Amino acid sequence: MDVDTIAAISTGPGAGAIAMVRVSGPEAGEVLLRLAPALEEIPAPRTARVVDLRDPDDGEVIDRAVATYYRKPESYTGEDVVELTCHGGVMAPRLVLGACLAAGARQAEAGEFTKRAYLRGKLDLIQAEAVSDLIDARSRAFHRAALRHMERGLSARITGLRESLVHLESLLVHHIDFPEEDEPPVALDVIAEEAKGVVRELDALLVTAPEGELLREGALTVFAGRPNAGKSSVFNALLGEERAIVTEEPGTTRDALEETVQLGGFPFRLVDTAGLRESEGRVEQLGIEVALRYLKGADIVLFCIPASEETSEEDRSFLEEITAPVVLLETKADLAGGPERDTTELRGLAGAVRVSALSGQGLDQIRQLLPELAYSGLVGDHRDQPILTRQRHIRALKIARSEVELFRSSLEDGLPAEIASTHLRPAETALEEVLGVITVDDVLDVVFREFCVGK
Ligand SMILES: Nc1nc2c(ncn2[C@@H]2O[C@H](COP(=O)(O)OP(=O)(O)OP(=O)(O)O)[C@@H](O)[C@H]2O)c(=O)[nH]1
Ligand SMILES: [Mg+2]
Repeated sequence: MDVDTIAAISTGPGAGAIAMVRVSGPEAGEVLLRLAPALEEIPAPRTARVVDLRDPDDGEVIDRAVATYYRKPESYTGEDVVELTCHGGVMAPRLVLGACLAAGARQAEAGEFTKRAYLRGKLDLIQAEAVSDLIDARSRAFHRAALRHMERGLSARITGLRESLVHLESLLVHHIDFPEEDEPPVALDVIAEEAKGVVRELDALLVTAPEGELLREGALTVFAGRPNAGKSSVFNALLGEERAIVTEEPGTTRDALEETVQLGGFPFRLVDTAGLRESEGRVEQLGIEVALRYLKGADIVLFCIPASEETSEEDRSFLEEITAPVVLLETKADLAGGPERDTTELRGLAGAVRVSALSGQGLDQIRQLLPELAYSGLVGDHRDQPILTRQRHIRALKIARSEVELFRSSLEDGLPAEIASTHLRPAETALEEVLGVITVDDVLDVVFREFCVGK
């Protein structure tokens, strides 16, 4: 295990009133004393002390800061930790970090504080990943999911499932050791039934996976429709800023513009695209190709037709090609007149909204409809349930599920207990890997690489 002392600036770069430099390791207290010679001894743990920090080489004051000492194991990393809350901006944090390094600490690598917390048993691997998710979260829903993981919501479930598997193994022992006996304490069909319960619980977690994964990046929501339909105007209205250029000229938008927004607390990647039409212009043509590529990968398509215009043959044939759910936006609804559109003749619409970017009509309806479409399983009472948001977890739980299912079906097919039982160990291993009870270095490298330095 690492025994050196590490240091890093733990707050983000840029202007700010305050920054924090964190030091962790056996020498943390000594490093503080070297920076703050006025302190005669390491301060009492968990008490804030205002100190002048000095360059250990020449004794010059570099900042006045608040120092807090944490004694192991009662700290974030489980080691001795010193937190130096200094002035923000560019110079102060850099000088304070430089002084820590001069006093014997080593610059921390990305995620190293949290990795140490994991290695010293302060966090399991799911919690460590949740720390990184909390920092990355850009929607309330994803933030909430990460917070649940941080609070061991998912860990507790998976630990429970692992215990159930161990219990199944123990029930089976009798059948393996005394196969000839008439009355084993627990019959095989009872054991199979219990395994079914485990599969059900795994399924309850796995159903959250597709939408949980979407929470990470946001649901790809692509505007489409003919030129001048008002796509960019609605895009801007939902963003609340004039991000895309709007003109009365058809063919205004050329490239695809992508922005992430929260609607109802859920993340969406909104994409404004070039209007679709046969075009001579090379730039516009390229823009249309980009639009078509986005449409292929879309989770939701917002198809715009001005409320005043009839549905065309092109609209219909375009919609035939789209596989994602389509919401029809009848745009510019503030302009009087227009046909009574028969929306049932448009293939498989997931919804239709009359909207005006000018008056704001229909915008709230869109804000409500999109979360219901993209995150139906997570809206409402799912709030307190753990949600699977990571491939690493999903893959492992799928392995566990298929092994437990094989175990169950082997018992049902009358295979000998010792053969059926060979499926239990791999299922347990899969769950243990998710929790990080057992790990390979490769997994750790992947998990902690995505962290920022200082966390
Ligand atoms: N009255 C009214 N005019 C609108 C509304 N939305 C857009 N317009 C006008 O319609 C024209 C086209 O709007 P855009 O948002 O640029 O349309 P677009 O679909 O992005 O057009 P392209 O980028 O060319 O494909 C502009 O002149 C807008 O001012 C609306 O809700 N009401
Ligand atoms: Mg546009």
